[in-house]
Amino acid sequence: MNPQYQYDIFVIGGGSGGLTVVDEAQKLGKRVGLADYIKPSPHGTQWGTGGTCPNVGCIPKKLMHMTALIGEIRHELTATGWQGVDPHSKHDWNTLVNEVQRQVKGINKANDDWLVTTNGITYYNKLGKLKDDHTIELIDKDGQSEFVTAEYIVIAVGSRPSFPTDIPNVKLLTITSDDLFSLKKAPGKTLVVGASYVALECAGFLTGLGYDVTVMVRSILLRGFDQEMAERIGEFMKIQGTKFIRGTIPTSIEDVDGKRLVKWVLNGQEQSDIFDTVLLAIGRSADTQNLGLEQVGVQTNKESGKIIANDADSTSVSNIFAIGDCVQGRLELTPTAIMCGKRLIKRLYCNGNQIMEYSDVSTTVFTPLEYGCVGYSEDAAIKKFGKENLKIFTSEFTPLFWNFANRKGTCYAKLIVKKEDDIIIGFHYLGPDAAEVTQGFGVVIKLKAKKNDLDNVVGIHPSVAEEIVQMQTWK
Ligand code: FAD
Ligand code: NA7
Repeated sequence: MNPQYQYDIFVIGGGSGGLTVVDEAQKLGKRVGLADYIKPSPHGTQWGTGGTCPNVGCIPKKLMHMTALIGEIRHELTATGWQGVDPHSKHDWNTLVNEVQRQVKGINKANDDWLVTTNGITYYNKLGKLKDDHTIELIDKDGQSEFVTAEYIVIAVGSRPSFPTDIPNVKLLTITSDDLFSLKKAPGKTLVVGASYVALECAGFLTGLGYDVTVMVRSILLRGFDQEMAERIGEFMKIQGTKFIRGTIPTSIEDVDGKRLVKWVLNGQEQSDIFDTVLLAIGRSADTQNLGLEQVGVQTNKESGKIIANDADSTSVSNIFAIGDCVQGRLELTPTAIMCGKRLIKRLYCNGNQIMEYSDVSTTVFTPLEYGCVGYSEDAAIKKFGKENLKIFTSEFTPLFWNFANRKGTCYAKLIVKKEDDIIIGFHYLGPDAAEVTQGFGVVIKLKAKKNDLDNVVGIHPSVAEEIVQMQTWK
């Protein structure tokens, strides 16, 4: 402990990464300070403690996705003998939003109680700003400032939705994921702009809840993911009723009697339609403006605003660290921010030497047909190793219950194997319970298992995962 400073460690941003740092440092008896402050969305939406994941990210998204999946089953109940179920019954948006928000507030309360009652943590519901390399200015909602000092400073301020710069009033004419999960009025006919992760997940559950949904895709679906899998996700979403307009972006958005008139150009022709809601999901920008980074000498990428940190999470100022979504080149996921925070504290205080590894991280896209993957995409593997050096095993299958209940569509799995040493370097699964299936295969990939190891595994029958240990057909 250095008595020169008020805190051993001070964290700016109390999301997945920041709260982990606070927790781990507090358990080691350190004097910990935390500033967490939520800047409202352009529509004034605000939320409680915990950061993006529990408030406007993973948790409310998964609850809405699960609700849409439950709705799908109502079409199958009659086919399987359940009586008195109306397959055309309508969904009530307000009930869902109230329940989702009840869950979110439960998480906020647990966080608040922990922050306020735990010895060694001082929590400031204030905006943090660097003054010098050991001093942080804390600004409250009325603009009043106080200053604190710390030996180490960790920046974990996350990211916020991006907006296009060339459409007048776009921030007020559209909503983002920051607003969707607490939206007071049902979204109605919705245009989702963007074609990645957040866009397709939101479009998928909104279609499942019964809304008329169109996705506007600038170029490809799910940039960075295996493109064969991405196209299959799109095809499945189409079967479910989501519409796609590909190869364009909005050129203007106007208010017409409370609705949104959106115009775009396709094949040289101007087209337009009227929507109740326009949901923008065109990426996220690091929340680093007005953090005083430049003044203190913390380097950032001027274009994205992301902080530049090395493998040990150090910024260009040696006692200032940065973790999570606000850092350049990191995977924008809750578990990576958490593990990164844990390892940072181990290195700072417990002689740890492990850095966060961002390769072979399992992830799942919660589209109506869920997609789990870990390791190389086919496209990236071909680029790195050459097509002739790979075996790509695939399997297209229909889950037992889907056949039974006449559900449309098929599932798909893919393994990418290096010919040279038989090591599996990519796993891709499109089907039910993708997150549960993929987590286990994440261990397989991390342990550098060979295809032959998988061939020696006896499958669980009847299951969808048995398809993966039985794959014998390669492209
Ligand atoms: P955050 O959780 O964003 O926390 C940053 C905190 O800092 C916020 O509370 C912010 O208000 C605060 N802050 C910002 N500036 C200041 C300041 N100057 N002073 C004080 N406080 C400040 N990840 C998954 O793993 N699985 C998923 O299924 C998943 N789904 C997602 C769905 C959506 C719609 C979105 C948007 C994200 C999703 N993510 C998912 C990503 C995940 O939420 C983030 O990667 C994760 O929350 C990042 O954590 P973080 O600690 O870096 O930042
Ligand atoms: P991503 O992964 O950054 O993807 C952004 C998407 O938006 C992508 O499809 C882009 O198309 C598209 N995009 C970008 N700019 C525009 C404009 N101006 N107009 C229309 N479409 C555009 O963002 P997400 O929000 O899905 O996810 C960010 C992270 O949050 C993610 O990692 C999750 O962990 C949570 P492109 O392919 O570039 O043509």
